[in-house]
Amino acid sequence: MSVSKIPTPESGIEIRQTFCGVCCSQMYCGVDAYVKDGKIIKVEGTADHPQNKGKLCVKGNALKDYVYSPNRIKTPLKRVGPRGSGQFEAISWEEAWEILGKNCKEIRKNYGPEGLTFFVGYEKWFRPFLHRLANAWGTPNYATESSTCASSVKIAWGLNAGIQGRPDTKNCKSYLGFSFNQYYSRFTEGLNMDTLFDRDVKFIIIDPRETPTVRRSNALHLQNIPGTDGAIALCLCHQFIQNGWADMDYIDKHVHGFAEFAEYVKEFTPEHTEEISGVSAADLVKAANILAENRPFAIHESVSPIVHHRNGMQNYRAMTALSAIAGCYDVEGGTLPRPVTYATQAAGFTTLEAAFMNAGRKEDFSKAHYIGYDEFPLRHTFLDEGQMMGFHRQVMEGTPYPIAGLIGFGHNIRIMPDPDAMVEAIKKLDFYCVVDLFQTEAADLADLVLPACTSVERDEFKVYSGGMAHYTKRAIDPIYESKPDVEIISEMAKALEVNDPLLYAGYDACLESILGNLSVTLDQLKSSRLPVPVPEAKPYIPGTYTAQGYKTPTGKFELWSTIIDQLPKSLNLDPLPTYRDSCDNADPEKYPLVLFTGSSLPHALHSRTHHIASLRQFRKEPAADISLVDAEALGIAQDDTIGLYTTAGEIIVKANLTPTIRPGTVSMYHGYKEADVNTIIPMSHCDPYSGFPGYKSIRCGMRRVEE
Ligand SMILES: Nc1nc2c(c(=O)[nH]1)N[C@H]1C(S)=C(S)[C@@H](COP(=O)(O)OP(=O)(O)OC[C@H]3O[C@@H](n4cnc5c(=O)[nH]c(N)nc54)[C@H](O)[C@@H]3O)O[C@H]1N2
Ligand SMILES: Nc1nc2c(c(=O)[nH]1)N[C@H]1C(S)=C(S)[C@@H](COP(=O)(O)OP(=O)(O)OC[C@H]3O[C@@H](n4cnc5c(=O)[nH]c(N)nc54)[C@H](O)[C@@H]3O)O[C@H]1N2
Ligand SMILES: [Mo]
Repeated sequence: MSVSKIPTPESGIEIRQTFCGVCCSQMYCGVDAYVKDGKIIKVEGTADHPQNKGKLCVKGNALKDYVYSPNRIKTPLKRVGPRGSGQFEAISWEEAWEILGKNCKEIRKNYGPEGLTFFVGYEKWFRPFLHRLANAWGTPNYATESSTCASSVKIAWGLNAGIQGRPDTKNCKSYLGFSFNQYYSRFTEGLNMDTLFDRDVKFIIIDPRETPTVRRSNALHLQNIPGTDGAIALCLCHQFIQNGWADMDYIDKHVHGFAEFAEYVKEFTPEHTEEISGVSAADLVKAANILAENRPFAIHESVSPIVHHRNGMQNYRAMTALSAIAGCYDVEGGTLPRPVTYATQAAGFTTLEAAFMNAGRKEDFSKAHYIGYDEFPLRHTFLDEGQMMGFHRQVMEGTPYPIAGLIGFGHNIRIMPDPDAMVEAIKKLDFYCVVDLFQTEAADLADLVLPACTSVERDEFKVYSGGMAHYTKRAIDPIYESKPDVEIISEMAKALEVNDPLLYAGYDACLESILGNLSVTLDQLKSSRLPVPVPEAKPYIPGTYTAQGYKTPTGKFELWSTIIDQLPKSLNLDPLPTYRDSCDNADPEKYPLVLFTGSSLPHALHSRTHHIASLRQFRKEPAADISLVDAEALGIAQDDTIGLYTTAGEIIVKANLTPTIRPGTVSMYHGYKEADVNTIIPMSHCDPYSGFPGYKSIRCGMRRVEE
């Protein structure tokens, strides 16, 4: 019997082009969904999709299981038992909107509009719409997962150069990969990197683990102690300055605070930096020489591992300072400014996203200001959203004003340190609504649960780097009674009576407004199977931004931040990108190891895939990666049950022994209900500049547990 890849019409199978939304942010791989009787029976990568060129990662291959997971929320649900009892009754969407409207208006009556918070987890695509709704409702309390991801990088770049920068990977001569392992976290970027290996680019990778990227790129591997990247960057800066390799012409014209910086970095000699980072002085010297001899160098932009530390924002600033010192900022092959185009992506053309979000915004939020403002005021110089790390305190104390309601789109209670505190805060609220795909622990705690649909059940506007835009198509209609998030937001706006006719009019009308005067129309996008180039997208000409003057108070690259300098001295924040130890002060005798958490596992995407059996099979039980050396010293064997503890508590996990991790460090993935590493990270263990949790440097101990 012959097997044909393309199904014949008699088979009743149709191939529909859609995309995979299991992971998001810079991925969105094209998918061919084989659909029979309205159901997806198989998925493949779309061969001619520019993003993934026919390939899918292990998560994409499990897309069908994700869509048809038995955990999907089928209908709107209202709580009937006590909070957290998990007792719900299926209701209609009409009843859901009545309940939502009544409860939110009650909150407005009792506490003002700022008493209600709108939150989005890792999803990005509908953020401009939810932000617009929050503005129209009149609350500053819009917050996102960016409380713990990416936004610290925005602060660092904002302070230094005014605009976020990205590596010009295609043109660099050497590549400095701080925490760089995209084969696990962004496999399409990994595929792009492969082309550099043929171009004889010199790689230096700084990572506590020996990853596939280290091996494939034949890199000089600096296997550092987590959280010490700032010291390494300052040491490299010091060597550039001391050896006369710094670009003094650029510095004289475009850098503010060089003299103070040059004086400060003197202490970061290779020998002293070896003591801090665990990287040998010889390798630090070698790294500086490689970079000096192979300019321009590009520095990997990583939105989490460098900044998930108590000194993370400053470590990031130190890292970017190196590109300025070496004359590699805003030059071809170095680091180029790249502003965001739409929904957190940078495509290279301009949309009216910001105008769309802020229309109808109340200028004066009266007594209200952002959650977390009191704790992390610097953050709000650059970010127009709350810091959820301040949520628990504000809910419990009611200061500077009470918060009594939370509407969480993809709200995972285990996203941040101390999930029990989040549960405590939720229990104190008057109203908690969860919008998700799956019946999560957060949904179990909600008063109202609303079912959203997946990427294959909705149409969506997307932008891709390289000046591309796309209107993705659904392969099937939303299953059960679920709806696309934007449709939910639009109906929610009506239930909240925010008087926003554009939002009421729905997705396409809003998109027309966001696309503004771009010559590519919505109809054109809709009729194209694949992403299309946007004519207005012009390649950036390196040096343009420098010639204009940077968007910082001095117009220069600020190694001495005039913004931090103006903040109250009582906050104790340094204008220079100073280095501090990021670990907690736990007794090293009792807690001899350094724990870092959340480093991407290829088959896991935060909490959202742990319940998908075909993905869970790759790591059935929560496991800590530990070195052979530490395992031997503690008498721990592969798959042993171990206790992993910090001063905040203990979790029980399996031991996964590996030769690839730096001895003295332990790596543990997050999001597991049964062994949540965030329960052993205290909320106070965070970066005072950004509010980011110190997920990736906390002292811990380990013990074998008899079963
Ligand atoms: N210990 C530790 N904790 C960490 C990190 C770490 O490194 N270590 N990393 C942090 C980082 S960088 C990030 S980005 C966060 C991410 O953290 P989260 O936001 O917790 O990410 P997820 O668990 O992927 O997704 C949250 C929820 O969104 C739901 N969801 C998925 N798709 C949709 C959709 O289309 N619509 C709706 N309404 N809901 C949807 C999922 O089912 C899930 O319940 O975690 C942070 N937490
Ligand atoms: N498969 C998968 N892909 C993902 C995600 C996921 O959960 N799973 N999450 C997405 C999200 S929200 C984000 S933010 C990104 C994160 O993705 P990336 O920015 O790539 O970060 P990670 O995968 O956490 O870690 C990359 C490398 O950094 C190393 N590392 C850890 N701590 C340190 C440190 O202190 N210093 C240095 N120099 N290196 C360190 C780790 O060992 C790891 O090899 O990935 C996105 N992609
Ligand atoms: Mo993230």
